[in-house]
Amino acid sequence: MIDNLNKAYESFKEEISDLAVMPDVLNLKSTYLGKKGKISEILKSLKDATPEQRKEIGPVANKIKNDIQDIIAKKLSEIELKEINEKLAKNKIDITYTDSLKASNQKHGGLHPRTLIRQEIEDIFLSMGFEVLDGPHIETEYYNFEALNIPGDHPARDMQDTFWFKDEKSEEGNKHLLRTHTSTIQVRGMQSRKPPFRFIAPGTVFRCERTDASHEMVFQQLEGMMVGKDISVANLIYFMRQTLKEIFKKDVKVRLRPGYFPFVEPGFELDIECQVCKGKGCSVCKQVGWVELLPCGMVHPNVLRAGGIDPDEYNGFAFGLGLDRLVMMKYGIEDIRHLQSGDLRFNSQFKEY
Ligand code: FA5
Repeated sequence: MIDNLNKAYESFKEEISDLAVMPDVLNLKSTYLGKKGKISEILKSLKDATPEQRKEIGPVANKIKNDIQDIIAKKLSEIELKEINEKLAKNKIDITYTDSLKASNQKHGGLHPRTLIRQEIEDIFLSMGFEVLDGPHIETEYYNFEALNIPGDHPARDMQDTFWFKDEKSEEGNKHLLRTHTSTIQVRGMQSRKPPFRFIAPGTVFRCERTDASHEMVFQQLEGMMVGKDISVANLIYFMRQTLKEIFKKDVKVRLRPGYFPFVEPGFELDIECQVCKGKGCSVCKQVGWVELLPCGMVHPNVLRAGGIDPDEYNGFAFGLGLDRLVMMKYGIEDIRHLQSGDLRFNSQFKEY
């Protein structure tokens, strides 16, 4: 029997050396090691052997079985490696910028003008020691209105037509809405830091209003806030001036006039001379030559309290820049709706990556 086992082992080695694909190797495995395989067939006559013969045959049979298993495993991994190498050689990608790529005249994507301006403003404020914060689009009535000194029956709620969610209540029993301004981040920002601090918070806001050349339903604002001791309107005007100077790289005419927002006192409206018509009057500025760009003011004591800050010890300023309007003024865009149109003729006019 040992002779037969050795013969079978030799013929196995010969057969496997010719094989090159996995299914053939697996077939050979069952031909030799399967239930009805050659080795099993030989071992069937083990039942007729004497105990001494069995003692002798057993270890030889086990070794041959193990050797066959090892040879099969080695062969399978050799074939796998060969197949992977063949695939890699076939699917080679030229990652260098070749002439063939140039010839295909591929166009590069570009950053949206709003992103370009937002990144520029973020850099300006980071260099002046501000943090950049983010906040949720879906907000509670509390952060959008109440914490900002606008209780439920306050007429100022009508200033920002709101998209409400039906039947949704937050943990505090507040209704949910799509935030109408980035001022929501004022109280969120104050609650998680101790004065003195300064931050900006750019983001998308939503208002249920009719669109025209200077109004969208979904647009972007950039909130700013600085809280500390003895902050003044002069500080506020300095940061506003500095930002506009760096964005426009030239002096642009601005005017500051009183403005009413329940969360600031005093409040101001900073208007910019319309850069589309250079102050002559057009559909963007509604023929007045000025565009509302940057409402701002000194933070109301009630809002500081909502943020956990003692208004007798600290004060601060806040502003809410209309990012889309700023983009329009910077590039002379005559209709805000171009920004969200996705029209490549519009988008491709701005800087490429
Ligand atoms: C506010 O949203 C206040 N939260 C701003 C603020 C912050 C005031 C901090 C004081 C202190 P207002 O609704 O005016 O204010 O919007 C701010 C700016 O967003 C506007 O000046 C304008 O530039 C822009 N804006 C407002 N409505 C639209 C709209 N529908 N489409 C495009 N831009 C808009």
